[in-house]
Amino acid sequence: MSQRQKASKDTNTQPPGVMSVDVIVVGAGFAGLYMLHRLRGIGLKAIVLERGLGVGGTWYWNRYPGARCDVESLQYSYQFSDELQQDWIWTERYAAQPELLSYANHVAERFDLFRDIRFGLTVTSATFDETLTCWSIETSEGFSFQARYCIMATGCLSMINRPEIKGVERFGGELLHTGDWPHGDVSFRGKRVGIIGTGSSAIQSIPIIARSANHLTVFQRTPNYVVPAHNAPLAPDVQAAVKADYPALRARAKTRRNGIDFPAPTTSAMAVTEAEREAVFENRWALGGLSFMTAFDDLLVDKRANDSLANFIRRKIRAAVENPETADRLCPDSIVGCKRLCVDIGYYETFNRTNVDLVDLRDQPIDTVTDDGIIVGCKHIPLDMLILATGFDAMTGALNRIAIRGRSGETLKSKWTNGPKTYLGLAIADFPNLFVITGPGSPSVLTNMLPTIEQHVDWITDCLRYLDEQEIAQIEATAEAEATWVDHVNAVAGGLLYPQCNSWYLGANIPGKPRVFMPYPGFPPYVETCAKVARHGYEGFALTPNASV
Ligand code: NA7
Repeated sequence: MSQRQKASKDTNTQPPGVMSVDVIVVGAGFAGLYMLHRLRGIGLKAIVLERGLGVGGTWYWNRYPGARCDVESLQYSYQFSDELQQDWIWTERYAAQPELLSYANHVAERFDLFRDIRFGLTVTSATFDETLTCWSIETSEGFSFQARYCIMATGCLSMINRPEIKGVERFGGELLHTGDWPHGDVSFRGKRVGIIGTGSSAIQSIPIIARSANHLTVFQRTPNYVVPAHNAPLAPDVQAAVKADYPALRARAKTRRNGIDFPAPTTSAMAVTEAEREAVFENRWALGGLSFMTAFDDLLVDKRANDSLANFIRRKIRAAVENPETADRLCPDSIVGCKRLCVDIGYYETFNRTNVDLVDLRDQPIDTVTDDGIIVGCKHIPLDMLILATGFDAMTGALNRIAIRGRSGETLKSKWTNGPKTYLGLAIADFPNLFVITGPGSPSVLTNMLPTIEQHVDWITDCLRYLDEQEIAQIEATAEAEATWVDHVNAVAGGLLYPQCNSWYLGANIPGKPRVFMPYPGFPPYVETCAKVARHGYEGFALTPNASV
C-alpha cells in the first residue's frame, strides 16, 4: 500500500472525538504541504485537512485534457530544498497536470507529510474561542479538531463557478466541469461536445478535445488574448544549465513584479518607434508565455501602450484563423493582461478544423439547455457532452464557504460582504491566530504561485516562532492596519489598467460579488513590506501575552 493510499485509509478509521493539535492547516495543495513541513521544523504538531483524496490542490482537481501550468516548470517549483530542486527532473518546458500531481506526491512522500494529512474531510466551520485561545474546526464528515492556530491554505482558484444556465439540470448527456474533472478516462471519440467558456481552461482543452470529438461547439461570451506557449520537451542540457545556477535564477525572479524570471523590460512602449515596438513584440511572441506582459514597462499603465499590444495580438489571431468572420469574433477588444493572459498550444488554429464551430453568445445568449443540447436563438445544437469551463469563485470563494467565526462571532463571509479586507492578505482583524496563505490583498494570482506560497509560509513560520519565543498567546491584525492596507491595495491597483475591465480578479465573473480588485500588484515591494512588519515586532498586529506572563 502506498503512503498516499495509507493516509486515505487512516482518514476513514480515525476515531470520532475532538483531536487537539497546535495547528490546523486547511488544504493539501502546494501551500498546505510546505506549511506542514515548516511547522514540523519549528516543533509544532500540525494536521492538514483536505477535502480531496490526494494532495496537489489545483492539480488534483483540474484534470481536464491539456491542463498545464502557464509558468515554466523550472520556475513553478519549490526552492526551499536544493536537493529537491536538483533531483526532480521536469520533462517539458511547461509541466502538464499529471506531472505536477506526481511532483506534489513526490514532495509529500519525500518529506514524510502523508502521515499528518487527513483526506476526504471537508471543513465546514472554524470558530475562535477567546477564553481558551483556540480554534474549533468541524468537518462535514463529523470530525472535530482544536488548535491554537488555524491556517487557511485553501487556494485562490478552488471553488468552482457553476453559473445558473437555464435548463442545465435537464441535460441528459455527460455534464462535466473543467475544475472538477472525473478521475477516470473521459472519451470524446464520436461525440458531439459543447464547451461553455473561453478562459484558460477552455483554451487549453479545446485543441485536444477537437482532435477526437466528432464535433466540438465552443460557446464564447468574451474572447480572450492568447499567446503561444511554445511548449517542448525540456532538453537535458537546458535543465542542467538552470540547475547549475538555480540560486541566481531564483534571486532574479524575486526582483520581478510577478516573481517570474523573464527578460526585464528596458523601456516603455511609448518611448520607442512603432517599428521598434513591433520588433520587441515579435521577440516576445517567439519566446512565448507570460513574458509577453513584461515586453515594456508601461503595458499595464498606459492605455496607448496596451492598445499597441492588443493590435499586435489581433493581427496574430487574424493570421492564424482562416475564416475572417470567426477570426473577428475571436479578437478581444479589452485590455491585454486585464485578465490573466492565456497561454496556448494551438488554440486559434483549432478553429480551422471542419469539426469545430464557434457560437458567439454576444449575438444571442444561451436560451436554454435541453436534455440533448443547447438552444441559442432559434437554433438547437445537439450535444452528447457538455463541458462547463466557467471558472471559479476566485480568491474568496473557498474561504467564504467555511463558516469562519472570529472573536466577535461574526463570520468572515459577513465581514467581507462589501469585499475582502485583510492585512497583507495574511491576517484579518477580529480573527486572531488565523492566517491565510496567498489570501486576497497579497500578490498571489498575479505571480508565480510557488515562490509566493513559499514567501507566505516562511513569514508565518517566522511569526509563530516569534510568538513562541516572546510568550505571546494571541496575534491579531488591528482594524487600522487592515484598513490602511486595503486602501493601499486599491490605490496601487487603481494606478494600473486592471480595474478597467471585468475579470475574476475583480470578482466580476460572479453575479452579486462586490467589485473589488483582490490581489496586490507587485511582488518585490510586497515582500519588503512583510519583512519590515516582522522586523518591527509585527507592526500592525495586536499581540496578547500568555496569561501566565
Ligand atoms: P475563467 O478564466 O474565469 O474563464 C471562465 C469562462 O467561462 C469565461 O470565458 C467566461 O466568460 C465563461 N462563462 C462563465 N459563466 C458563463 C455563462 N453563464 N455563460 C457563458 N460563459 C460563461 O476560468 P478558467 O478556468 O478558464 O481559468 C481560471 C484561471 O486558471 C486562469 O485565469 C488561469 O490563471 C488559470 P466571461 O469572460 O465571464 O464572459
